[in-house]
Amino acid sequence: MYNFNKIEKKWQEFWRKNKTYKVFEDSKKEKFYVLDMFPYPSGSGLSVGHPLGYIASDIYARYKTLKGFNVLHPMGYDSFGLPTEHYAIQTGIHPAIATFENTKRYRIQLDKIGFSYDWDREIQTSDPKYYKWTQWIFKQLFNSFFCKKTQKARDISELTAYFIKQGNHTLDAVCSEETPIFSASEWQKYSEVDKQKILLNYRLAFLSETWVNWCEKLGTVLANDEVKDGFSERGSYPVEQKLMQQWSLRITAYADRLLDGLKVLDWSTSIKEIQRNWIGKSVGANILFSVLKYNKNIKVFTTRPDTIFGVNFLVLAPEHPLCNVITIKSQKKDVKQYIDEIKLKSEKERKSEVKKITGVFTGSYAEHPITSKKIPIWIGDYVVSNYGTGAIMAVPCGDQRDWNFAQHFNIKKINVFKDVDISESANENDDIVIQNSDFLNNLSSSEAIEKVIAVLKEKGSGERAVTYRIRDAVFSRQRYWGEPFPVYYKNELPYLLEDNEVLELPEISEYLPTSSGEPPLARAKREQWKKFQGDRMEFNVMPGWAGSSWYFLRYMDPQNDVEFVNKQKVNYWKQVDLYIGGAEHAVGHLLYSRFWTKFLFDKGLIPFEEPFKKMINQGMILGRSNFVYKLKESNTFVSFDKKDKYETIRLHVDINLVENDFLNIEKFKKWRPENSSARFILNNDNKYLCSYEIEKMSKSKYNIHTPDILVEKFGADTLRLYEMFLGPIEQFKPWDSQGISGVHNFLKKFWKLIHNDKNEFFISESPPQKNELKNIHKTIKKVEEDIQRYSFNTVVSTLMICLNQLIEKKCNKRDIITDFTILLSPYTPHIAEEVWQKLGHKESITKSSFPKVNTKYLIDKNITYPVSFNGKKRFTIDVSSEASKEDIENIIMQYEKTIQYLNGNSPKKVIIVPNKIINFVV
Ligand code: ANZ
Repeated sequence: MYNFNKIEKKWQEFWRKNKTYKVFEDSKKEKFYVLDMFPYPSGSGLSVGHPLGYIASDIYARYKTLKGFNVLHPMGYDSFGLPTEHYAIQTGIHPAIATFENTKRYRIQLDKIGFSYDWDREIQTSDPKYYKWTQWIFKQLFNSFFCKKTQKARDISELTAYFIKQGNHTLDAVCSEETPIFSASEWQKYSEVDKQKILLNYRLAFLSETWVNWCEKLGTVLANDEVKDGFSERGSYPVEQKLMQQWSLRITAYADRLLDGLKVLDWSTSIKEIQRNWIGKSVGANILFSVLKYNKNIKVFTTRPDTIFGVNFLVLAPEHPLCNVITIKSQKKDVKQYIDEIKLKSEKERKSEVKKITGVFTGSYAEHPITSKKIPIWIGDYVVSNYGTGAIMAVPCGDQRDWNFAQHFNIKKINVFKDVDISESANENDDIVIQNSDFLNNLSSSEAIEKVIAVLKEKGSGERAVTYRIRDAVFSRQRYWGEPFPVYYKNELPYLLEDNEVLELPEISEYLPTSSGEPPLARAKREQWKKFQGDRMEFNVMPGWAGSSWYFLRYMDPQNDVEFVNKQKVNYWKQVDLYIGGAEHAVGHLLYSRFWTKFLFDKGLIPFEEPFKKMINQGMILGRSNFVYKLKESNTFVSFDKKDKYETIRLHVDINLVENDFLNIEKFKKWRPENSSARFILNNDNKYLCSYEIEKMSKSKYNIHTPDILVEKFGADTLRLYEMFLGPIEQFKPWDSQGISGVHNFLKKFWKLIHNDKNEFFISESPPQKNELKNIHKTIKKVEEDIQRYSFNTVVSTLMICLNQLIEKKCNKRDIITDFTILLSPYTPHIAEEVWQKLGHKESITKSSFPKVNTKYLIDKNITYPVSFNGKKRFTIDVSSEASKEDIENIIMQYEKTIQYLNGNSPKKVIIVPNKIINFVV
């Protein structure tokens, strides 16, 4: 009997006691780093969906170990985050306590599945020993700027040295738009406060005024997807656009390198494409239009300078700083009203409202830089403030949105180029020959672009420009459960805490914003901050992605208290060789960690600039939900097949109360108090039928299968094998517990093959035959090829086929079983260890090595047999040299020509002389 419970417990304990999975830097061995995206330890524990990627990476890690690599395969928790904070607000339980409980539960669940993690390397992002270093990296960002010439981050002290010598006239560095130009002597005359303000414009971590979705009632900034129709998704409170002082990281400085780096990554093309779009590089020109009577310039960004003769009006984004400045008196009221209206809409909403055209005229005009014609200046919300320059030159004959705007507001005198069809030319960069446009006549679009840029440059009213869609990343949150900034304020200017020690989260009484709308940390009193300095401390905390941007480095050296990671260690382990995780992180986590890695590389702290060489995104495991139908305004439930006669509401029902889609009414009545009095309209078979749907596995849909129950019923080895067997790792697939027993039987059959009736280990010591060797070596070859291409599911079927062949041949020979057990061990490590021990090994199977294919056994040699009937040769047949007499007889009896010659008779005798002849006596 295959007692998986006993076996699995035994080996999990063995691994723990012997620290089987502990790894050190070992210069004699080649390293391999396999990483999972670490989980956020939520209150609801793991479902069967979570371990899918973990199992795949564990198999790969174990395979690489067997191949002689020194494998780093760690695990930890991304443990700062909102759900825990909400839980704290609701229950008053400190988020650290809830986190502790949740991680404890995760650990128990993970341990039961038999992963090969080196748990001595566990990290938690909310642990002060960890976030000490997240804060330290923030300090490095604060103390750096980005030099465009060398395309890398450099120390801010180099910048001040430069300013002292030559001001910033000739400096080629990334900085905020509003940075003033100054000379060396001007710099020296600036006050300390002014100097700090200027430096903030260059720092890679900087404070600035940013437009955010502000919800007064909730006292916090909301992300775009937390806002619906101008109201908060939670609570439906009004949300407005507000300029707020926020920490941001200058990720835009790295836009080009983030784009270039994608080329060398072995990631899916779809994720690379998402990142490319997110970065959104556009090449064109910035063109200046002077505003008549106001002595101001409007700078527009365009990808089509060649359409300059088609400009009919300019449009400013409602947030553009010139809106108020250049609006004439009689238009002021309308403009103010319009801008106030727009403030209530989020950016996402504005972009999605394709059809609704809104705008207002400023009353002012600009001068066309080439023709000097008067051009009206409008304000419109189809122009977004944080793209390009937040202002455009509108070319109705070239751009559909400009055309629609002009039509809507009846902006007259639209230039239409001869022969240019609007719909075709809109948003295209194709070579359209532009007519009727002065010196551009008969030039192709690309020639015209060059020409216009040259002409404008000469006039000083335009230059080549590149714009990126990517924005600097807002890095502060008005929350509690995140990393506090190691920052204090003096005269409203931020300064870093000087020592390299951690600034711990202070204890506070409530996790809500203050009554004046300040973040929860503003509740902390002076003495609650262990290192209070200046006038006040920073009240914001870092966002969820701070800790996850560099965690892969900390696993290399998790206990280090003097460095974020030791240099020798990071030189040894280097990049993650294989990263497995969800595709939902295509932008956030994956982009930010690439950015931080490049930055740390620039600072000479790590020897590579891409964190994750190869990535696989596992598909989601979907759940099968069940539904009941409740009559409206009554406590009666109607069977699915009868529901059409009634007006009903569809409700999720816990799948544990349903069997084969039939509801267990007794259990259902006990499920919730109000169900005890429920009544039922049953179907003709007197049963209650539920409907079903395949959807995301989630607690709120009551369709979760937990690994715990399955492990108890079938064992972790079966669960591991089954999750892989479900299908290709990257595919989305529904969970179906039914198939699991088939996979379980496979392990039972294996057990039976090597045990006698008394459950005693029993194998044969005789040397394997050729066909048995061929069998196992074919399997070794296929298993290895499949694992190497991450085809984890096909390995399972290959092993199944091999086992069936062994059973058929009753082959339980030591050599064959030894190889087979090693092949099995990455998938089902517990049973493999048990058999390994029974085979007489003292050490763990993980210390053995992956069997080598011997191609000599793979060759299929054929023998050509003459086939005779009553001694007369009729035809020949090719049969494998390894076929047994029985095999040959089977093959020959099925053969088409044999059937023909036998003509319905069965032979009296079949004589087979191996390697010679086949003769039928009929
Ligand atoms: C004149 C023009 C003529 C344009 C034409 C397009 C076609 P991508 O490729 O996405 O970068 N634009 C610039 N800034 C904008 C903003 N803040 N909000 C909305 N639209 C903006 O698009 C660049 C084009 O989008 C720019 O080129 C500009 O319109 C518009 F036949 O300028 B174009």
